[in-house]
Parts: sequence; structure tokens; C-alpha cells
Amino acid sequence: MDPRRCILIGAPVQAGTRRLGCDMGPSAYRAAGLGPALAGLGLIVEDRGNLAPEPVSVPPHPNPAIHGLPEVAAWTAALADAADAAAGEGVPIFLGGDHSLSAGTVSGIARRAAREGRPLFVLWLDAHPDLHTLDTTTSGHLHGVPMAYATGAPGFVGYLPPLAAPVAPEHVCMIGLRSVDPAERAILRDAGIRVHDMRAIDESGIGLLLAAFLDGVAAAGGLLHVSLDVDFLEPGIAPGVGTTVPGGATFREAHLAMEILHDSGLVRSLDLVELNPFLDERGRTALLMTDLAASLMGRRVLDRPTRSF
Ligand code: EXY
Ligand code: MN
Ligand code: MN
Ligand code: MN
Repeated sequence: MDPRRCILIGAPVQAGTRRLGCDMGPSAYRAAGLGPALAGLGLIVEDRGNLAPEPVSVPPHPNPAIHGLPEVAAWTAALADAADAAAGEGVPIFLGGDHSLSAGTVSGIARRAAREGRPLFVLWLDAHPDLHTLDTTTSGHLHGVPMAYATGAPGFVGYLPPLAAPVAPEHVCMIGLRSVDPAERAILRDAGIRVHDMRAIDESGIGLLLAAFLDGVAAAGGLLHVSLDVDFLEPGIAPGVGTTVPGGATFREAHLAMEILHDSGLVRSLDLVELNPFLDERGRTALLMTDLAASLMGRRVLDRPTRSF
């Protein structure tokens, strides 16, 4: 596996939300210049285009709210295989697509980590914990369930693909939470997931919180998957998302997090999720996410001059 090889995999997943537009995400990242930005850092970039999953059949679920379950099941299977394979060659970067895609990417990387005999850790940068099960979701939007699935919560068997290796909740760190539903709150309380909400960022600084988690990953000899949801960011700087929540991470906090992740050398795979180009303003969110991904993947001595949008 070559850590300087970036493997771009488009995942135009839309089924996880009724708000249309996320399926345009991969195109927006390409238009924003993600490939050239990474190549400009001296990295090897391979864009494998967009995945197109084979349809699967899934029985109807008793929760009548649920939307898009067969499509999410198909994406989960395809993305798990893609993540497992690509992580053996380089660092896969998944261009979403809504956050339901992480059911596939996290479970696929977990399968690879288990084969390599190493623990998988997940850094979840999001306003939401995405910890609903198929039974607790009231919106029925499956972008709200991927972490419950990937950590082996009950109720997914027979609906989403069987998990080869559930992620240990103690290996998950969520930073940026500020919108948590009651059912998710109960899971968070009991599961042992490490959670740093926005107040913790305000009080301690994102650098200290992240460094403490990364020390644990390094000490355990773990692999790290990072899942970056656009709504982790303050909506004023990242309007291109369907689930804006005020009070998110600032430009500097997000960049610092990416730079610390880069310096750690621990990141094995990355999701860029929830970008909705239809809601964006002249591509500014796509450009910011592209800059953040570049800061995570490579070190720049000086930041580039501000680009006009
Ligand atoms: N918790 C809410 C729901 O389940 O509908 C909102 C989920 C939003 C999920 C976004 C992607 O992070
Ligand atoms: Mn999310
Ligand atoms: Mn979110
Ligand atoms: Mn920077």
C-alpha cells in the first residue's frame, strides 16, 4: 500500500435523503480541481470514475418512514468491496454522495483492517452522529444510520449486507456534534463512543481533542478512517449542504484538524460526504472541501492565496 497514492472513487449516492442534489457531488469535486490539487502536492492521483452498484433485492422494512433501502443496500455492498480493495493499494478518497455511503466505506475498511490484524479507528467529523437504526429513524433518511450499522447495532441483519467486522464503539471519535436526536442520545450514552461537541471545541480547542484521539490510534497500531460531512463546517463558509446546523467548525479549525491528521500519518481512507452542489454558491463549498482534503493529504508550507469564488 502506497500512502502517497490517492485513489478517487466517485460515489454519487442520493438514496440516503429525500433532498435531491448529492448525486452531483463527485462532479463538483472534479470541477473544483481535487485531482490537480492533490497532484500539485506531489501525490500520485488515480481517478477511478464513479461506482455503479448492481441492484440488490431487500424485503420491505416494517418502519414505514424508511426511504431508499434497496439502493442503500446496493451501495453498501459495492462500496465495501471498493474500500477494501483500494485501501490495499493507496488511500481511497470517496467523493459523495450522501452520508449513507459510509455504511459501505467504513464496513469495507473494517474488513481490510481485520484481515491485516489491526484495529480500525474512525474519526467522524459531523454535526450529527448518524447513529439511528432502521427501527429508530423517524425521518427514514438512511444518511442518519451509517455509524449504527458499522458499529454492529441491532436491526440491520437481512436489510444491509452482513458485517464482516463491526467497528468497536470505543474506537470511534465524533467531533462537531450539535444536532442529536433522542434515540441517538441514548446510544451515545451507552455505547462508549468518544464525543466532542462544539462546546468542547470552544473550551479545549480542536487540536488538543484530536491529538489525544490520534495518540490512542498510534499506540494501538490502528488504521484510521476519516469521514468528513460538509455540515461539520459552519454553514456561512459551507452552504452547499442539505442539513445546515448553525455553529459549526470555522475555516481555521477545520484546516488545523486536517493538518494534524496529515502530520499523524495515520489516515488510511477518507469520505467527503453530503456536498449538495444544487445548494452551493458558485462552488465555494466544493472548493473548501477540496482544500481541506488537500490539507489532509499533503503538507503545504504556505497556504495558497485566497481564490475568488
Ligand atoms: N438525525 C436526523 C435524521 O435522522 O433525519 C438528521 C440526519 C442528518 C444526517 C446528516 C448527514 O449527517
Ligand atoms: Mn453525517
Ligand atoms: Mn451531518
Ligand atoms: Mn492549511
